[in-house]
Amino acid sequence: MKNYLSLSEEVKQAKAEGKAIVALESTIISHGMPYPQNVEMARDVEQIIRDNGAVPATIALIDGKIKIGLSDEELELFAKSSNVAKVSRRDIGYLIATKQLGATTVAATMICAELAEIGIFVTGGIGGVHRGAETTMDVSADLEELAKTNVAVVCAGAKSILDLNLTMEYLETKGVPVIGYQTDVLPAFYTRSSDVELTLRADAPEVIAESLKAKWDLQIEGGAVITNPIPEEFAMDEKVINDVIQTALKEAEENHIHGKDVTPFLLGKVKELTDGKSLEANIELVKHNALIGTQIAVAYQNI
Ligand code: PSU
Ligand code: MN
Repeated sequence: MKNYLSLSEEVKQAKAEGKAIVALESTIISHGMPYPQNVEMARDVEQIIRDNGAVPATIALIDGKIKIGLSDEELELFAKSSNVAKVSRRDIGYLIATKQLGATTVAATMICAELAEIGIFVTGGIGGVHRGAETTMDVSADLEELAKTNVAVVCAGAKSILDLNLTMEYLETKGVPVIGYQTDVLPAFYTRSSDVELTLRADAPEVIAESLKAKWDLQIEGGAVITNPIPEEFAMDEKVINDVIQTALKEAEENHIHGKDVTPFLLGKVKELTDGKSLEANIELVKHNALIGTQIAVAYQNI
């Protein structure tokens, strides 16, 4: 097979030394946050991972290759350019063939991380079942990917732009473990909690690492969702954020937004309607996920 992967020197060295590696997505940079906060977030997250004993591997498609580990210039390119495609599972082959810039979603990042043999992936939030999915059938490809690709995603739960209960039902059907890190309920991204109870809880990164090891040793295919609540001091007021989300959802409907544009539209609206407060919360929760995700990756490597 042609070699589609291109590993950064840092990632190559980490592999040679048996060091823990943490995968990161690029859609969050290109389509999830505005410039320059997006590139600052990307740099900070990478540094947190290095400071805690692992190596970051931000993943993206560039010039017909799957890049595992981006240079600082490449991070800047993905943060600034307006011609970056949002790449999910369906898009990977085409984007490679046409050599376009592609920012990978959770689904696509999981596929690429698995190809590069990286088991732990840190992001902000996963896609899920959208509200109204009974009629729109808008269910993120992230959920199907979690069902079949062996990568654990560390996130702050799912946003209430989604239907959290239906998202959990879907993951349950597909046999995807959703583990609460020091929480009994599903965190709702901007807030620490939701009314959705979790069945699995772990209070230490080692327990999560051991759970993943056992699952994969037993060849129980698929990933896992590790949900880490936003730190208290950065959490948003539940009523405020829910009102904003209602307005954003209404505007998305009025503007006939659909397909891959829904999530970026809603994220942008929420940011606008909160005067940027949601962006600040978003950045802080990703950084905290980077810390916990790195602890899990290091614990996994030490088993
Ligand atoms: N949630 C966020 N920020 C993001 C995304 C989700 O808070 O940037 C991105 C992720 O890349 C996720 C994708 O995989 O949106 C899901 O898109 P969709 O709903 O179209 O599947
Ligand atoms: Mn969708």
